[in-house]
Parts: sequence; structure tokens; C-alpha cells
Amino acid sequence: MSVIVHTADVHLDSPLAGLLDYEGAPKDDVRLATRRVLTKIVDLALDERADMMIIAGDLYDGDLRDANTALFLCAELARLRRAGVEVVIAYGNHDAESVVTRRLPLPDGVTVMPTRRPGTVSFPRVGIAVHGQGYGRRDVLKDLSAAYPEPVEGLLNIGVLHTAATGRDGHAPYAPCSVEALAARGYDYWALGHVHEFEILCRDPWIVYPGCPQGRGLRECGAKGVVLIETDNDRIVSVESRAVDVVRWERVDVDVAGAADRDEALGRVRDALAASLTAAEGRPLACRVTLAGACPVDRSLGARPQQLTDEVRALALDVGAGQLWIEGVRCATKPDGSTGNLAARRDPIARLLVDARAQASDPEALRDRVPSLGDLVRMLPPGTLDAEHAGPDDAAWLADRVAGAERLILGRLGAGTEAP
Ligand SMILES: [Mn+2]
Repeated sequence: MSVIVHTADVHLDSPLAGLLDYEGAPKDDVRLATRRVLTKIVDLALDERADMMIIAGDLYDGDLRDANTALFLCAELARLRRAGVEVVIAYGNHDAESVVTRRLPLPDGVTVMPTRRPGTVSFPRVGIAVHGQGYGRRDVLKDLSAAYPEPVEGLLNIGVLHTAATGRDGHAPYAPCSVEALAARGYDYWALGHVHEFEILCRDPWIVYPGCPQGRGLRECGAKGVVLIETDNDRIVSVESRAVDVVRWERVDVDVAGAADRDEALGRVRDALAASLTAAEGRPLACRVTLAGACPVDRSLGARPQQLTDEVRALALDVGAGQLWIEGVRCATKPDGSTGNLAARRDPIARLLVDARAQASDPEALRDRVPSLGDLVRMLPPGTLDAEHAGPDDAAWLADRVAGAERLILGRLGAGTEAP
């Protein structure tokens, strides 16, 4: 029986994108997360008495600023080699041969797959043959898998490939290939990398993305891990994802529909945060909290975004026992009608409302304002806008901003915070 650890997309020493820069926030935990997760992966491999670790690309995030990242990697891989664990690395787009110019020698016996053409490395001691090709340069646009060698008779055959497969949202379409073609190659397991979500593309044979082992922001939410493979008599008997992330990112959506007052709404936020913390199993948790639902306190919640954010951060300090951090708070609540029809009144507030709603319902008029808004958006730090929103080119995004502005203004004016 043998045990193989399959990981990819560690992006060692890449910065985490979340803005956790407030009093008491664990900036160092976040800064060092990708290193600590590599240590944890090596610990897991040693605990499980692994025979091999496969790293399917993007171990580095890009060219190295100094030697520290590479020295850290050497120290961790040397721990594996001292325990007799085979280590196989294939470069991806972020750590392509031509991208990383300041490499250091890796520990003795670490195998790096060739970059000019696919090759096979056999490890008869552990009964495994690994086939693969790493990236010579960043933008590999051809199907590398097409030229992968024949399987080796009598050994367990594993293909290593950094690939977007048939295309995945948010991932550059590098080394495209089809699941059918991979399955037809005759290997037992395809150890893929590049896509940051754990995904099993096929079970016969196994074709697997382990996902990145550490989320680096809200775009990489939820449990993150590596894949543990167990074999018996040159046959795969189990494939399992193991969470190894050291800081977790979550979107926490809180339904505050019908909340009668601010305390009730914040009480629901508290409950939701407590549940998320439990699910994170003791890890530090960084959350984006979104409040949604129709409620009488809509205007009050939306009127002062910073105050709401600070209140939720205060709750998190209480509930979280030093493990829970609020990346940001979004208020997406709606009025529940209890404040009456403000737009029907005969006053300046009604006029404002009618104007704002007319604009929100007219995509053409909104788009006329886009050039100036676009300049503002480009000045925002990366990650400020939600990834799922297209930005000012998107009519729904613009309408949403107008609705937010309406609530902000009405809240500040004190209009509709209580029934007239
Ligand atoms: Mn990649």
C-alpha cells in the first residue's frame, strides 16, 4: 500500500488579498499563511507516512524578490526527502521556467518534470510512474497532454499537468485539454493544478484538481486542502480531500428580514458569525458579512456603512475569541413598506427618490455617467469591488449603486428610519 499527497497552486509568499487592516487584526497570520500551509502539508505527508508528494504547478507565485521564499521551500522539501518521501514538481504558469529567474538548488532527489516535452519518471521502489511536462513559459496555449507518453506496465501511472482543462471561470485558459482525452491516455490518476477549487473531473480514471491549499481572499472561500491518495496493489483505493488551510475566508450571508430593530438585526449577525466560526474548526476566520432581507431597520442599517462595519467587528471580537475577523460588511437590505410610500409625499425627499429611481430604471441614462465613474473605480485598491460584479459597464451594478446611494441619503436625512 502506498500513500500519495497531491497538491497544487500553493503560490508561496503571495499576499492575501483581504483587507484585514484594523485594530487587533492578525496581519502576520495572514501574511505568513501560505508558508504555514506548506509546513502543514509536509507535516500531513509525514504523519500519513506518504511515499510521494506531487506538486502540480504554481508552487511559487511569480519571480522571487529575494532568496527567502526559495530557502523556506528548500527547508520544507528537505524534511520530506530526509523521511524518504519522493517529491515531484511540475511548473505552472506562475512558476514557469522562464518566469522564475532566481531559483536555488532543490534538495537532493527532488524531481522536476521536463519543460520542453513531456517525460516519464519511474519510481520502482514505490511502484509509481509519473508522466508530465512543466511550463517553460507562462502562456502555454497548446494541449500538452496530447504528447504524454504511454503508461508503464506494472506500475501505477500518474499524469501531472497544470491545465485549465475545458476552461474554468476566472482561470486563464492555459494548456487546454478534454477530460475524454485524459481518460483515454490509460493512466490511473491525473494530478491536475491551476484551478483553485477542489474538483473531481472523473473517477475512472481519477482526474482531480486539489484546489489551492490556502485561500488568499474572498475569491477563494471555504475549506481549502490537498488530496490524499491511497493505493493497494497498484490500484487506487481512495481519493480524499483534506483541509489544511490555516486562515479561512467565508462569505457570511445574514437574513435580517423582518428584524424589528437594530439590536435584533445585529443579534442575527452574531448567531451567523458563531455558526461560521464553529464550521472553521478552530482556524482564524476572515468574513465578508452581507445583511439582506426586507426589514423596518433597512434605512438605519444602510445609512452609516462604517458604523455598521465597526459594530459587526465589535461583535466578532466578542464572539470570535481572537479567531474571527471581519473583512467588510455589505448592507443589501430592502425597506419592508412599514415606512410608508415616501415617493408619494410632496416634499424634497420625494423628489429625490423619484429622480433616483428614474435613473436606476434607465440603463442608458446611467451609462452616460459611466466615463467619470470609471475613472473613480480605477483608482480603487484591487479587491475593493466584489469580483462577481462587472463594474460600471454593468447596468445591474449601476442600478445597485443608485439604490445604495438612495438608502445612504435617506438614512442620513433621517427619512423613513421610523414611521412618520
Ligand atoms: Mn496556474
